Amino acid sequence: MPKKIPARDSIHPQPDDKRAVNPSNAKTESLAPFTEDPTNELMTTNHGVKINDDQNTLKAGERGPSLLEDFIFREKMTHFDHERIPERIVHARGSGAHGVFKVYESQSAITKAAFLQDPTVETPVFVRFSTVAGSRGSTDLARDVRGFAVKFYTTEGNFDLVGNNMPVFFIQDAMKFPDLIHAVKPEPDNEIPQAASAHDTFWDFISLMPESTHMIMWLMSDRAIPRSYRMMEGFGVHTFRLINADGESHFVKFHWKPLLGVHSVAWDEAQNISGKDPDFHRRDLWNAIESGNFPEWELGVQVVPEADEHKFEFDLLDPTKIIPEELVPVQRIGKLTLNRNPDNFFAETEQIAFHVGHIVPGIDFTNDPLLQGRLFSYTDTQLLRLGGPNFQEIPINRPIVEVHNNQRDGHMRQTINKSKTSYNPNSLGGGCPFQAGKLQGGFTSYTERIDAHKIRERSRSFFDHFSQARLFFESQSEPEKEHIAQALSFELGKVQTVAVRERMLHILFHVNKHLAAQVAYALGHHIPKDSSAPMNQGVPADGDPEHYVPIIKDSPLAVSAALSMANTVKDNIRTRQIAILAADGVDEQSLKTVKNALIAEGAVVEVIAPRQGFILSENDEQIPVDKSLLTAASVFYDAVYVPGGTNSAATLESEAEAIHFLNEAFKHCKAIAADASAIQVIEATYFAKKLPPDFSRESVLTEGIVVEKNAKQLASLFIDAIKQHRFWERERPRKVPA
Ligand code: HDE
Repeated sequence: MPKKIPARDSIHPQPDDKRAVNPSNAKTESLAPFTEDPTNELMTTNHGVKINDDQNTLKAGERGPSLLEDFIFREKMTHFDHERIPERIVHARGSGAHGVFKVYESQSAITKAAFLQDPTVETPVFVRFSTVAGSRGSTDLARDVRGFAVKFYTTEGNFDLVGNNMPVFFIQDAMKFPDLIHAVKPEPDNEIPQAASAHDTFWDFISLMPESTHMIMWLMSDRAIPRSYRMMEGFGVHTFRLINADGESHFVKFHWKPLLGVHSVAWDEAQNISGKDPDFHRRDLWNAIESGNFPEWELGVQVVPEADEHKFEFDLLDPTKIIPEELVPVQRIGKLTLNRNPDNFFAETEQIAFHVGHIVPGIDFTNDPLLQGRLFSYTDTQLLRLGGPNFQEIPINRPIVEVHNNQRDGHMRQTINKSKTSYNPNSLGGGCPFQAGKLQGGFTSYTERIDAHKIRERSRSFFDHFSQARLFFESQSEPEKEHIAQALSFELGKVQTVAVRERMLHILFHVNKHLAAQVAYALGHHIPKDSSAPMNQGVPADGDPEHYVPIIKDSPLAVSAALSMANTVKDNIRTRQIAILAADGVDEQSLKTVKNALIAEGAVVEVIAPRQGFILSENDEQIPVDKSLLTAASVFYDAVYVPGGTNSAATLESEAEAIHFLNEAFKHCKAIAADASAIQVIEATYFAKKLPPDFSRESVLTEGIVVEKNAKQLASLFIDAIKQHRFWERERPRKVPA
């Protein structure tokens, strides 16, 4: 038995370490025996022999050759040579965290799943967020779908909700997944571009797959460039089933609703962050948890009784469709809190193995053909990635309940199975392990009636490809629509093949003619007139192209408010990053008043000055500098404040980096505040001329720009502005030189 090692919190308690309050739960305890901590320990080989010299190889003489006998060197180097495992074929780039889930009240009416019964029970979870297309080392801020995978370690075994931050998918049938991924990944001849869909093969495929249109609207929207993993929604995408103790089934769509709201960055900002801090989302998640700002989501369900299966305009089994929240409201049934960073990225975040097929009694699958294909793929991929059939024994993958079955052996087997029998039925082992009856919690599949022909076909109910794409587009605010048009113009602008761009314009025509025209204009193309031609996805097996012609119809719903991020939570500034630009001679009173007001509202505030160390205030007080203008950039912050103080303002006014900081913050539509006595800094920006012509030098309040004499008043107006997150209206008229 490995020695039981205390969790790191108890080894290194920090004065302000919120992790110290981390609940000890069944999963934390199950990880403890596998956790190594070197504090105050001597170095050993992997076989436990103490190492006396880790600096030099064993040699034949001081200047002689190294000796093969050096088992310490050989072991170290061999292990190093074998450190890498294949990265995930998709979702390679990710970040994870531990947490807990609690249901608000028993959901026994719809499911018998144990973790959804008792509001006093905390279920341990591990969550991994990811991008899809990029490699392990790629940027966090790529325009991409984000994975949102949750492993619940329940008392009935592991349940994995392997979702995304978009509620639909590109394709309807798993058969097309390898094609989709081959198309979006870097092109095979030169392996360009990394973590980007803006290239020919992706759009070639998409332009021939009208079923992807709805997902493309989401991908081209700001949902694809989140401000933070903590500010994303999550979706199970497929329709699943919930089964109650009476064996009744309800269809269900799973949602995660972030308590901080859904927010994004600007595309120009995203590209900038990718260069300056490719770990932006990873760092943000890590820092939030380390500082005790635990990210939270509510679990939502849209429940549809079995009898209503065919009540909708769309097919519940079609993963390119949402159930609009207006038709079936999302009920919030519980809360997920991420409260502990992993101890080791590889052991936990890299080795965790999610599988959409990991379900528990009370949850079941539907016949969604995308879901059905996923049920095969996940275990298959783990076998290669984690090297064999025992990956479920890796500590992060182990359930918190005991495992008993007759599966044996294989590479890296950890479990020492005691019984003489490894088969069932047996008499020599007393018949153990016994099958669990229904009353003992044994899993039974929902007894759905199936009476069908074996057929390689797609249901005609899957062929409305545009109505929900249109619903999504029409539901967006004007700035969001503008961003979609710009994103499409950018992505298709990178496509070299004219015919591919033209096919895409035809598809866009079916979503919104104005959108198609806007993109056509940006690309220098004609606005499409006839849109029927490119809708053929290829010749189907039965030779009847009729089957592949999309059905063109409207959604019965004109708009759905839940689809626009403009309607998200905007009532707080918790965890927002605020920059204070200051230099020697700053007015420490206003700096402190505003800083304290922001911190009191939960924001994270950093003082940025021309150089690191300290600045001296007007009254010779030393104020610590968090970052210099060299290491900080406006794209890392949500808002910026310039305190007063004549010398400080004069320095910043002549400091090009400070003016650029403000210009860029303006360009990215962020809240900006300045003390009236620092107005000269604002006047040095290009956007000063956008202030109202009649502005008084004592007080300005326009489009998220606050100039105010009174620091308390300024703080309050500034906080209100930061709550809005971004002032997208500023983009019109655009063209900003920052
Ligand atoms: Fe995945 N997906 N996927 N996927 N997926 C993987 O499994 C696959 C799909 C999702 O953080 C792989 O362990 C197929 C939809 C997430 O570790 C692989 C199809 C949704 C993650 C795989 C889909 C997802 C994966 C790669 C179409 C949202 C990352 C590595 C039939 C509901 C999990 C791995 C993590 C990972 C297959 C479509 C979500 C290859 C075949 C739809 C969040 O098994």
